[in-house]
Amino acid sequence: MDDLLKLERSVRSIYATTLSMLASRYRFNLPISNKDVPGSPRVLFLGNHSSGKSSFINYIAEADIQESGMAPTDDGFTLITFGEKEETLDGQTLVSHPELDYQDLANLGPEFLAKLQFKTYPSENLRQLTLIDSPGMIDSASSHQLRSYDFRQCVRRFAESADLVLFFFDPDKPGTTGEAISIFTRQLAGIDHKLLIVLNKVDLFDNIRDFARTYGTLCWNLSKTIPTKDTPRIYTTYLPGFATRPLEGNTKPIPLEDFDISRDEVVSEIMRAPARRADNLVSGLLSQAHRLAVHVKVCLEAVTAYRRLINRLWLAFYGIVTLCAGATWLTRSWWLKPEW
Ligand SMILES: Nc1nc2c(ncn2[C@@H]2O[C@H](COP(=O)(O)OP(=O)(O)OP(=O)(O)O)[C@@H](O)[C@H]2O)c(=O)[nH]1
Ligand SMILES: [Mg+2]
Repeated sequence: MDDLLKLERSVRSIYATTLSMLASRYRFNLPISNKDVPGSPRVLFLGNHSSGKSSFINYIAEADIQESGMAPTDDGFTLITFGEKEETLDGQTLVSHPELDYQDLANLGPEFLAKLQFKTYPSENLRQLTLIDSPGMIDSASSHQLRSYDFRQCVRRFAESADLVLFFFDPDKPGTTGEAISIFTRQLAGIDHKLLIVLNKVDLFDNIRDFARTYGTLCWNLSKTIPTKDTPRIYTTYLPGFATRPLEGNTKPIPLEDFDISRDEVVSEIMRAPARRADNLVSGLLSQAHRLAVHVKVCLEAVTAYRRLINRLWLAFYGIVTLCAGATWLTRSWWLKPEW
């Protein structure tokens, strides 16, 4: 963590000195986003309502921090991180807290802050992480009645600053929720390098045909939203506590052992968030430096071309003036001689 902090400080100082100096000189709009620099590595949990986001967070934290239930449970975002004692702060307190780096969340509006929560818990797994739980995506008769704040803007904002984004689907709604699909297409565009798609609750499938049909439906729906020719990797998993289901009359349930491997992979991706953060910081800096270098090159080329043009114009002007002067001299000296 110390190394990560050192790296963050170095990245911040390169932004603040070299890049911003060049950027202001060449009038380049450098997005020095404070939101991208401070704070612990962030993992954002998105997905359909009741797809198991909060339960998965509790599983990682090894504690019942978030409420879970079949009906839509969360209606605001919750940031969960390590703390010596269990504590909950509301949104307004969080953004005005001098020691916590979340002041810029105030831009998302008072309605958003009213639903925002910040929780700390003494769990070792959270020591290097901030997990962000989000309200589940739903379909409603009218999109205006969905939430009191701009949910899409908040998703975009959190997704930009997250180091890993997990998108949860469940067997009930495999990519069939309008809000989930539209968020996928618009707000998550361009961040696919940090996106993991999870088909959760696979213990609910009664047989392999059921699983294949649902998996196919999810791929079919995703293919309409992700503009790549390959199917994205989908992690199929479930939480261990749910594996003990009754097998009434079902002689061949799907074997769940393989899905345990998938869950371990998701967990290790979450635990690898600090390494991802280091990658993201360096690649973000490189990409901004590259964009700035291209901008500076274009500016310099434009200035050179402009100077060349001005020089040519002056040359042409001097040529014309010289020609005119020569012509006047010739006219005076030869044509207008009195003896002619
Ligand atoms: N069968 C099964 N049920 C699960 C699993 N994970 C969570 N659940 C149950 O699914 C229901 C919804 O879980 P939540 O964790 O509240 O889901 P959520 O995505 O946070 O829901 P919202 O906050 O409403 O968006 C709860 O009743 C959980 O007990 C799983 O792996 N298998
Ligand atoms: Mg929840």
